[in-house]
Amino acid sequence: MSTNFRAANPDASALDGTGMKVAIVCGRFNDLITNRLLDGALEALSGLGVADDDRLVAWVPGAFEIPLASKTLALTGRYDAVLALGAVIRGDTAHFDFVAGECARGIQDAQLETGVPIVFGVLTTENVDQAMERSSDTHNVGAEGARTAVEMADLLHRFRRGD
Ligand code: INI
Repeated sequence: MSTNFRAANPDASALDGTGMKVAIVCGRFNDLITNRLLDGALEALSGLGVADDDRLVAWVPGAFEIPLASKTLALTGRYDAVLALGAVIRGDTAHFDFVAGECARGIQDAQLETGVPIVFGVLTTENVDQAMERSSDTHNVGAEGARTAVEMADLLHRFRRGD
């Protein structure tokens, strides 16, 4: 690997969320799963130094509602990142593809339009067992999303500061 460059974030593996404000938008549908994602996310944010008072949790009915709530929070300018958590399980619905696809598209559109990182911590699985596996203590997409939120917030701050 070449070392002949200047890295924007040379210590990207040493994440520090101290002073960052993070909003979490969490789908209530399949809340057995989304509560596990939320627990993983909150624990990870604490471990990264994000203060309890700097975390907002907003519940929405389901994954389809996540993009609008996330975009609205991003537009307030109060958050360094938004973390979207949800669980779309194919076994539950014939409109899986619409709900999952629109959620993903809406989140991507919202982060590109607002310039605020909005992390896709939404499980899209075939069944509940897969969703349980990906929201466990050993593999938790909520915790992974928390790390991504802090990393992306830090990276964009560096770009804007001109580091
Ligand atoms: N919402 C989910 O978050 N996960 C699902 O698996 C799901 N299923 O199966 O339908 C789901 N549907 C609700 C949807 O997100 C909206 O809340 C609803 O359509 C109202 O707009």
